[in-house]
Amino acid sequence: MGLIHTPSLKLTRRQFLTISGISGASLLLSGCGSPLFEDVAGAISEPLNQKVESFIFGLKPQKLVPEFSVSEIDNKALIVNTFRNTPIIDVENYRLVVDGDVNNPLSLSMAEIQKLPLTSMIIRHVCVEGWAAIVQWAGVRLRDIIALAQPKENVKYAYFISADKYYSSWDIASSVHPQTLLAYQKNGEPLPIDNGAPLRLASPVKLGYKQSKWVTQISLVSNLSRYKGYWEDQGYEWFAGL
Ligand SMILES: Nc1nc2c(c(=O)[nH]1)N[C@H]1C(S)=C(S)[C@@H](COP(=O)(O)O)O[C@H]1N2
Ligand SMILES: [Mo]
Repeated sequence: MGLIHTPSLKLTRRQFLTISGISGASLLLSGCGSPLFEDVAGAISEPLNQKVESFIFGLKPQKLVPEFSVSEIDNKALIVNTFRNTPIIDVENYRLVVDGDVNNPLSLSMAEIQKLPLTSMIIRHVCVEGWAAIVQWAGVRLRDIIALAQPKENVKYAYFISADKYYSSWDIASSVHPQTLLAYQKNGEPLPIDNGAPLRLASPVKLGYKQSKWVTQISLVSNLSRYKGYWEDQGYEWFAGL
């Protein structure tokens, strides 16, 4: 039994077809406020999110991490921390691929991702190298993207592959946490390239090295391979919860 048999999943399936299927061009042409946009933005609702947790992952509702106020944002505190060079990404041709143990593999453009509900949060980013920064991130909830992909019930982990060959893996509970975002804005501005544009992970439940920048692929899987992450494979803790 999966979500595919529930009424709300039908809506999601239709939404999936709208987003990644044949009608992609019309989606791009339609403006905000059009029936099509309402369709896309409205289909991902709280009831669906709860279903993602309780039916697919069998998780209890997750506690929200307290957020900070706008006045606490420190615009300069977020230090760019990149293990190699900043990759060059052509945003027009950029696609976020979601694959693995899913019923509906996705390949989403930024225009499509930006049609999904926008969530903003002010959280503390903590790097193990001994610095932290209060940052405002805005983007789509990762759980909404995961729900669109319709993961199979055996999914337990998410692998994140980045354009700079960085990679990491997360437990699925942290991945569908309501404050785990794929962010495309930072402190009210478009996400700077050095901070991971067009799309990066941002979450108050994980340490900095789990917050992959320039994410191009998310693989939802039932097992971890011997490769767990760029830093994780060098001895850093895998779960890295905050
Ligand atoms: N793709 C990629 N993501 C990455 C890294 C990286 O080198 N490459 N560094 C990580 C580390 S250690 C930290 S602390 C944060 C830093 O994010 P920032 O550069 O936006 O401050 O990104 C994380 N995500
Ligand atoms: Mo870090």
